Amino acid sequence: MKCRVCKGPAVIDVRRHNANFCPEHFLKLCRDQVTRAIDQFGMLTPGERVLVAVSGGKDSLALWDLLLDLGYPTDGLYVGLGIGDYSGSSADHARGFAADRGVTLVEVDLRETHGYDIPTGAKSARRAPCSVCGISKRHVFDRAALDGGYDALATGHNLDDEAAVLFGNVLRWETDYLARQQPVLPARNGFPRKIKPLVRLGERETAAYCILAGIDYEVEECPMAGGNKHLGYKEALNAIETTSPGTKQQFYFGYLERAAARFTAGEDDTADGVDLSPCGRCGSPTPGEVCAFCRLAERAARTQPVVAPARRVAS
Ligand code: Q46
Ligand code: ZN
Ligand code: ZN
Repeated sequence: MKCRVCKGPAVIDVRRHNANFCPEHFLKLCRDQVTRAIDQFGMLTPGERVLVAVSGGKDSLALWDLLLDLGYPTDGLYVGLGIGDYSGSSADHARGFAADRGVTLVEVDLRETHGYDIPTGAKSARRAPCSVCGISKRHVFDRAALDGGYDALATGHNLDDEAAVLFGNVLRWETDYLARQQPVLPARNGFPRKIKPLVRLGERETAAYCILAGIDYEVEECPMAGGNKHLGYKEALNAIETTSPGTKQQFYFGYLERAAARFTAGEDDTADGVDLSPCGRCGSPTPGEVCAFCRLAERAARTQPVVAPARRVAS
């Protein structure tokens, strides 16, 4: 197996590009793909300040590393979800990366700031953990990006993630979600600009990037992911990709190039055509008086233990 670029020994094959790469040229391929995504979709201009949401996993740490490498001043944001050992270990990986690179990691702990964590909050609110988690993370990400004055909020969604979400949205013809499934959402209505610079890289590539770049990431998956529909969509797409390499990329980029405009046409400057005003509790833009996050947080925190978590109880 030889590197397509230098003909030296290759360490990875990328079947959808029908090519193999040595470590040096694979890392370059990843940088080039991120640069291309940023330019193609107008995600960032040189020098803009970025806040990257980091979970401690391969995608978000690879993204943080790549953005720094490309010269964007980038801080990390870690949200403490309170999901047992998984959260403790992922936080350590995020902190380790920040310490190694001498960069800033902003931390927000859900229980300390909002009075609940994901496992107990989901029970109190009687909702699926991933639903509570999604609403909570979006709110914390948006607030932190705006309060910190960042030009954009970056997330580590990769090609596999975006293709799986697109697949799910198409299966159910979720036209509202399809209209918003873009690699960049401009800042508007009090929300920060949101960008997904990894859309040209698959998750096997982000894992390989971390290994070759010496990034120590959390390998365990979140224990609450069970039952998450996206895992099934990913498996289905992987089965197709095995026999037809490149299908995922054609599906996702074909959608963006040839179909997305049909769903975004008619979108106005509001959410679903409804006027937005500041939430009465937190000030975030919302179509109602109180935003979905504040309603959720009130329910989630309602039956929570009054005492602080054990590690914070003074001896
Ligand atoms: S962290 Fe949260 Fe994921 Fe865990 S609870 Fe679900 S959404 S699976 S990215
Ligand atoms: Zn090479
Ligand atoms: Zn609110």
